[in-house]
Order: sequence, then C-alpha cells, then structure tokens
Amino acid sequence: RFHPDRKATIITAPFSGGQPKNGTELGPKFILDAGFKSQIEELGWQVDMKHPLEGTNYEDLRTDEKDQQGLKNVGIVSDCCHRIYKSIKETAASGRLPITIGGDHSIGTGTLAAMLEHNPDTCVLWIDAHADINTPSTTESGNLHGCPVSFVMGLDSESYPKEYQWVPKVLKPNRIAYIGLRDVDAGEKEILRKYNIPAFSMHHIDKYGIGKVFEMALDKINPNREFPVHMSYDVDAIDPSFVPATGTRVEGGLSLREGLYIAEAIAESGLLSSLDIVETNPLLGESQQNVLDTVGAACAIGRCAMGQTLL
Ligand code: 6HN
Ligand code: MN
Ligand code: MN
Ligand code: MN
Repeated sequence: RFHPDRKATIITAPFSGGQPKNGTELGPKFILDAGFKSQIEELGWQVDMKHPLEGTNYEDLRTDEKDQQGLKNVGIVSDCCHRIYKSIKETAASGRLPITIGGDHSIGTGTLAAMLEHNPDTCVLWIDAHADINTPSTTESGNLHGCPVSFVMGLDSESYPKEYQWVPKVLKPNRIAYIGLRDVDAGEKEILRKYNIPAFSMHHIDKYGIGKVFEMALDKINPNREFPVHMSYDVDAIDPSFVPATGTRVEGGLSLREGLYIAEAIAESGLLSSLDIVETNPLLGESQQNVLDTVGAACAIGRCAMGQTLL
C-alpha cells in the first residue's frame, strides 16, 4: 500500500562501534555478496544503493574503554548514526523504501530518527531477543547497541552525552512494539513497565502462536492499520541454532519459520515503509556453514519483508 511503485534503496551500514566484537562491520558485504540486491530485484523492485559510511575508519577508532559516564565509543556511534540518518531521510523523501543493512543495532538511532521525522505517524516493530532501550544511566555494558530506542524516545534525556544532541526525540512509547524478547535487563524491564510499551516475549509466542502475536503487536501500535511501519530486525531474534553468527546469542528464540513469518506478515499488511536487518557477524560462525546459515537467514528476512511469499 505504501510503495506501490516498488522502489527501494539498500543503505549499507558496515559498523561495529556499538558493541565490542570484531566482524559486525562485515555484515553488509556478506549479505550483498550472497546476492541480496538481485534477490530483491527479482521480486519486482527497482533497487539502488547508498554507502553513507564510505570513507570513515570507525573500526580503527573503536575501543573497549568506558568514558566517565560508562559509555563506549559515543563519538563514532553518534557520527555513524548521523550519517545513516541523513541518508535515510533523503531516501525516504525521494519516495523510496530504505533497507538498511548492518552493522550493529546502534544504528537504529539513525534509522528511527529519520523515519519518524519523515512521517511522524510511523510506528515501529522491533524484532529482537533484546529490548535495546537502556539509557546512559541504566546500561551495564556501556555498549550503545543496547540503547538505540531510548535516545529517540528521549528517555532520561538529561543523561545524554553532548554528541547525541542532534537526535530528535520523536518516538512515543505507544508507537513501538517488541516481538521475540527473552533477554531484557532489569532497568529495561522497569522502562517497559513504566511507559507501558507493548512487548511480546518468547513466552507470548509459545502461548498464542506467532500469527496471533503479530496481530496483537499491530493492534497496540497501529489498530486501524493506517500508519506506515518501520521494522527493525535484529537477526538474534531467531534462535542461534538457525542464526549462529551474531554477537549476543540467546537460546530459546524464534524458529526460522516464525522469524520469517513476521517478515511475511508485514509484507502482507502493505504497511512496510522501511526495514533494518542488523547484527549479522560473519566472524562469529564456528564453521563456514554457520556463516552461510546466518547470512542466508538475513537475506531471507529481507526477501520475505519485500514480498517474496505473496502470491
Ligand atoms: N542488540 N541489554 C544488553 C546490553 O548490553 O545493553 C544487550 C544488548 C544487545 C543489543 O542485540 O542489538
Ligand atoms: Mn539483539
Ligand atoms: Mn545484560
Ligand atoms: Mn538489537
């Protein structure tokens, strides 16, 4: 419904500064080498590409050190997110659907900020084992891939480092729903409860089934199915037996089919306005097969969300 003319832009975000492991920055290369662009073209989309991080050397600058606030790599994460943000805003303004390929999930600050400024009615489906809603005060790890949602929501904004001042606080707590959660920090649970943010964990998926949970999630944030949806898909939502090459694996996740169902269902709704596929780390597979499985799942998420299984 939102993109009848089927034009999309793949935005590469080869970035690992939001977390401590090498290799997350290689996600885009592996996903593109697997043929992702032509897979989407075969579905009838006209696809072009943007590389907003070209010319940066974030990997050389990444450290494991925390600043006085306990955060890691604030400068490079903010700079990276700002580039992604500008690139996505331009893409959306030109009427194309942005598909951002990460890279770690800290880039979510840039994609959310851009899509919500583009259309303030945008609502968000965050598909993840984690809630990524820590604030600078609640984060224990200091890894900014655990914080992208809070910045755009403006939670606890007195605690934000000056580098994050550019981020527009545009996301309302009733406009985001989670699916797939199973590793949520204590401080995050408090935030989810305090703001009454719809969150569907693996428990709900076992209880109701993925089809029902998807509808329940949309009922909360988009009851009349009228608003565009930004889907931010962290591949670690899917069980590590199917998606092993990712940095923060948590057992007991979505089956591969449940994971792809979510992407198919958003395609079926016609509401998708932008998509992130993040946290593929090709250096973390214990075997070549592990890497192939993970990259294959990332590509399949994209194809399903772009309409592969619609007849
Ligand atoms: N992700 N809640 C943990 C943290 O460090 O804040 C894990 C975050 C994981 C982030 O998977 O995108
Ligand atoms: Mn995650
Ligand atoms: Mn934790
Ligand atoms: Mn995540």
